[in-house]
Amino acid sequence: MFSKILIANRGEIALRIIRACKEMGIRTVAIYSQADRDSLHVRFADEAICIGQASASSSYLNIPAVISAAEIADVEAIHPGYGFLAENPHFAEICESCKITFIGPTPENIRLMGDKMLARTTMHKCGLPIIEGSASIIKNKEEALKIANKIGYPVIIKAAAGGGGKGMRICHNDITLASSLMTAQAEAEANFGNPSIYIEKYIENPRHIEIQVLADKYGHAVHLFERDCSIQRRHQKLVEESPSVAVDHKLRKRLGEMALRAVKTIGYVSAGTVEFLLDQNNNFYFMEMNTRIQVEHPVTETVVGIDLIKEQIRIAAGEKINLKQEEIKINGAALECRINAEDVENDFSPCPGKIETLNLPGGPGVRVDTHVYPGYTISPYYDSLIAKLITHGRDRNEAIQKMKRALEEFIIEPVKTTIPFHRQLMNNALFLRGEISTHFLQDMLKEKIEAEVQ
Ligand code: MV4
Repeated sequence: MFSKILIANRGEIALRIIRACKEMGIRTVAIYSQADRDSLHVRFADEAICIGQASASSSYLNIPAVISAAEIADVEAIHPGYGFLAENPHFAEICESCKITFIGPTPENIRLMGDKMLARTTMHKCGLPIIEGSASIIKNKEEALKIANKIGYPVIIKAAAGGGGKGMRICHNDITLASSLMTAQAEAEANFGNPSIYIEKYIENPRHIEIQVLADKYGHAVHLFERDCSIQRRHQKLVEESPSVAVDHKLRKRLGEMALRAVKTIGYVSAGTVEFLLDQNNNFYFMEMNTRIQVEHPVTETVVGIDLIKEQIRIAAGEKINLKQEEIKINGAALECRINAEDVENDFSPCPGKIETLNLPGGPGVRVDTHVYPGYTISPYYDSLIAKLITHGRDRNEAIQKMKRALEEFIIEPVKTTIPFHRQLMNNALFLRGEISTHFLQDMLKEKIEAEVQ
């Protein structure tokens, strides 16, 4: 096992990783930007090194600065958290060449899954269902029109180097397809440095179901069931839950088997997530694989009782996974609400500023992962996520009741947050019935606007 780890991240996830390390007897090194001097990850780590100015590009994304800190502190491993350098194959390679263990998958795993078209064909070859669409990158307009007419409209254009919803375009006919093609390519080139695009049949009102996996260096892998992440706004998840009301025992088994097949096919190592779209007829399709620990990992930790960060660290240290698939069980239901410093009334625009009053909820079945405290100033430089509120009940209804109660106790002033939105959501009839899809939020917010107009 490692004796010292550097955490190449900030905010709640840096704290989360420090907590796991402390419980494992591993010393921790925090890195921080000048904007984060007063952060709790700096305070709770055994050592802390300032690596640059506030902007992410000069600090948390600055590979030479991160590696220098790791060399100076003489750590054996780096945990990248999520975001920043977590899915940068180049960074994982540099760690390797410096004899520092990257706590995550191999650079090859990251690179393969980072290419969405390659991921799609690789998964198709090993028998995972994929959405009907192009077999390779689109070469020209004629080819695009031919494929679209073969599969039928609506279709969706995706960037091969994209993912997470960035650079997607929905087209309903030949005319919009022809014009969207050029702009999608230009956008992909500008955003990802790669103009490659491909086409899929567009699935309307799908659910976003993802399977958590763990795989060790010896080819042993387990899945930890699903999370339903359908409640999103502009590809930002706001609520996640496990289990999904749309997944029955049989479907759960199939999804788990498919996720493990994906993992075994590519020789995946570490914690990861295989994303699927579930259509209205309960057909599922492979979407992409996230080669990192995810924001919503506590939902799974809560229902299965497994510490995913500790597992990641053990796997990276070369330990075998000490879990048997048949012994992993879903206990009750868990729900996570993302508390962002955003103004819901103003198109969810970020609202940085100083927290004067803070009351965190507590009591049975309530977990809060946060780095904020009274007097903390939320920086405009980073993500607006300031807390994750997770509740655990015997069933979905109890988890919702606990969430309602915890949201009432949660006070953050004067900063605007998504708390009022979540309070409203917990009373939404469709949400309460579990009738959610990736369009749910758009519809709910639209209804609200229409209600105001009347
Ligand atoms: C789709 C789709 C419909 N049909 N692909 C968005 C994120 C990326 N992982 C894939 N995404 C989608 N791909 C086809 N062929 C709809 C979405 C999508 C979506 C997916 C999951 C969660 C929220 C979403 C919101 C809008 C669109």
